[in-house]
Amino acid sequence: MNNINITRRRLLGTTLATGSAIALGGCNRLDPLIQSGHTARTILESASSLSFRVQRWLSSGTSLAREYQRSDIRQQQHANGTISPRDVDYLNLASNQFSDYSLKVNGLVGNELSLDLDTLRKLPARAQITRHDCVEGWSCIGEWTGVQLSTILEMAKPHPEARFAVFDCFDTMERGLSGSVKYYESIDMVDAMHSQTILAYGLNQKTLPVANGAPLRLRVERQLGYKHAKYVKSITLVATLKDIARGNGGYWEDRGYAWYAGI
Ligand SMILES: Nc1nc2c(c(=O)[nH]1)N[C@H]1C(S)=C(S)[C@@H](COP(=O)(O)O)O[C@H]1N2
Ligand SMILES: [Mo]
Repeated sequence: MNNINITRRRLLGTTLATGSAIALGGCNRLDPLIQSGHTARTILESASSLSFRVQRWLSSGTSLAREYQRSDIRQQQHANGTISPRDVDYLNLASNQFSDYSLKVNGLVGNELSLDLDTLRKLPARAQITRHDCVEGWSCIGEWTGVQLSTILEMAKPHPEARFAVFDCFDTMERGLSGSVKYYESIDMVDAMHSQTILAYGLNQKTLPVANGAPLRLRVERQLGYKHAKYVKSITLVATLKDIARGNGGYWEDRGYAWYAGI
């Protein structure tokens, strides 16, 4: 498993290095090397799906990401990707400290949910000090506080056909002729039900800042940074990802990144 991961991370390092050098803050730009069809990308893809299958087989989905001590937190969480959404619905909620915000849970569920922040904060909380790894090559250790996604999904009563949780976010990534594209991500039910998968509203013992995804962002600790959807508006349970945008399960996945970004 390690060999495969090391190979893939080396590849990520080399293929993405050029992009990050040109555009610091690099998740905003795409390196031409990772466009589909390129040899490096094809190798990356096969290594990635292999590492997905090997990791699932070895860990049966329950292995834990490493947790750290408070003394390991050496800097603020670096903010990356969208750091200040300009979307009107988001700005309206932010102007009111998100008191009108509610998380929507729908799709293949028996019980659709709409949960405001007070309700979310009253559910059993989990705090975890973990390391965030971005594909650009930087990492940060931070303490995340939130509610386990499993708690929310149990309340929503998933149908047996539900295989993935799709996260729709408030922030617009690009505007085109066919409308604006907002950030979206997805994980499978194994990761969704994992004990370290939380919807975080706190960072380093304070309210989650806007730059890091306020009012609510996903932490899916065994995967790379782009899987951790910030500014979560709704969660939809689905049986397949093929009907979500271009069918690869996430904003960056639709632009060449691997869907399973296990670390
Ligand atoms: N909604 C949304 N979520 C997002 C992004 C984004 O641009 N929009 N960027 C992703 C990337 S590439 C990273 S590395 C992390 C950054 O999280 P941070 O700003 O808390 O460090 O958020 C991820 N989730
Ligand atoms: Mo990232």
